[in-house]
Parts: sequence; C-alpha cells; structure tokens
Amino acid sequence: MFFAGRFSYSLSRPLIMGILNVTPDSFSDGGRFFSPQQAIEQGLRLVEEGADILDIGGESTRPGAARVSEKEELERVLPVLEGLSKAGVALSIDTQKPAVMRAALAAGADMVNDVNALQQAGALAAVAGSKAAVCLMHKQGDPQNMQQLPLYHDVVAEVHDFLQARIQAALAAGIKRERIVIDPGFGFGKNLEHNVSLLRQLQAFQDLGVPVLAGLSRKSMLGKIANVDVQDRVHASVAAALLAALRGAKILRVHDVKATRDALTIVNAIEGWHE
Ligand code: HH2
Repeated sequence: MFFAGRFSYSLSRPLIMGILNVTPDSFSDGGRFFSPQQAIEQGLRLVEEGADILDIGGESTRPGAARVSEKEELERVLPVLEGLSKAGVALSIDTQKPAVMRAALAAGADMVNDVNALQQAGALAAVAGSKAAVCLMHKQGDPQNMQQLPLYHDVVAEVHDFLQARIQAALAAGIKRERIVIDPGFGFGKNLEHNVSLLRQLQAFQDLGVPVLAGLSRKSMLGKIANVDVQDRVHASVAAALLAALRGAKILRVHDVKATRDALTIVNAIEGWHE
C-alpha cells in the first residue's frame, strides 16, 4: 500500500499524476494556467480526464528558470490547493522550500514532491510532522546550471545510491516507508545518454522497495529522439510513460492526462493490472 494524506492506493495499476504548473515560465505550458481560477479549472479538467493525483507547482524547475520568493510561491499555490481540496484526488505540492511545504500541508496537501529530495534544512521535519507522502527526486546541480556538463561514472548506480541514501534519511526522520516515492529525475542534470540509460534500466530501482515515479512528459530527451518541438510531444510522451510503466513505474507524472490514460488502459488490460 501507498499512503498519501487522505488517500491510500494498492498500486495494482500505475497512477497518473497530472501536472498543474501555476507559473508564468514552465517549459511546456508556462503562463497558460497562471491565474488561480484558470489553474483550478485546469485541475478539475485533469481529474475528469483521469488524473489520480494533481501536482501543483508554483516555481519552474526548467533549465535556466529563475528562483521565486517564498511569498510569491505561496500566493500562487495556496488558492489552487484550497480551490481543489474537494476535487476527490490527492493534491501534491511541487516545491523545494520547507516553508512552502509546511503551509501547503497545513492547507491540506496530501503529498510533497521535492526535486531536491528533502535536502534543504527543515524539509525532512516539515514532511515528517504530517501524514503526507513524499517524492524524493535525484538531480545533479540546480536548474540554473544543471545542463552545463552533467557528469557520471555510472548514472544508474549513482542515482540509485543517492536515492537509497535519501530514503534512509527520510526513514530516520520518521517518515514511514509506505509514504515514500522515488524518482530518477529525468532531465535534471542528465544528457540524452544518461536519460536513456535510466529509462532503459528503470527496473534497477525496484530493489529500493518503494514506488518509482517517472516524469518524462514533453521533456527534451523526447524532442531529441523524435525531433519534435515541445508543443508536439504528446505521442512521444505517451510512449515514454508506457515504457516506464512496463519497467515498474507506479506513478506517471504527465501533462497530457487523457492521452496517457487511454493508452495506459490498454497496457493495464493486457498486463492484467486492475484496481
Ligand atoms: N519534472 C519537472 C518538475 N517537477 N518532479 C518530479 N518528481 N519529477 C520530474 O521529472 C519533474 C518534477 C519539470 O517539468 P514541468 O513541471 O513540466 O516544468 P517546470 O519545472 O518548468 O514547471
């Protein structure tokens, strides 16, 4: 079982996490859902399309993105969290800031999605004091510099060992294993070859004993392989999500919920993955 705030899941089939960026500058949908009202409407649309979880983010992590102040991030995400509190799905807050985590959890968030794997001072305690789930993600460097020269000796082993250490840190802080999810962090300080190795060997993370989340949606690795612009990566994204699911990913973080849901329904039927 996987527990996230008000919700619990058997994970007998992969869950779909719909992306809700309340930012003016996200790499694929920047500015489209920037007002709280627009974001809430988009969130409800994603639930109708089949999202199991909504991932609400007020700070872009795309390569080169500017940092956002705590106050500004909270002004972006809190009205959206409140507006979607009765949407019937788990609400995840995509943030690296402990103060934003605490405020979001107090406002009812069910999950914290931290691309910094709770490494900032106070982040572990912010989550440990709640019933929320947490996604621990690997990255090398920061959005400001991470694509300059990503370097690994063995990318799969290094990401695996980092995530293992962060699981241990989370457990030591009092976060229950049933509330922890890990993510290799596609595109976060990784070149095409690194990203391909991670997806090809995604099964290598199964031995960590917690669900794996995969965020491949519309990312540049897909653009590079298929030679398609960011607004034209739906089909490539769906293919990547299914490949991740077939390699054991239990949460798929996607922009295109309906397309992913339809495609996943076929995989679920053939693989015998049911509710
Ligand atoms: N990718 C992005 C943001 N947050 N969180 C997790 N756990 N895994 C990911 O792969 C991941 C993430 C980047 O994508 P997006 O939200 O579309 O863009 P932006 O960061 O520009 O808002």
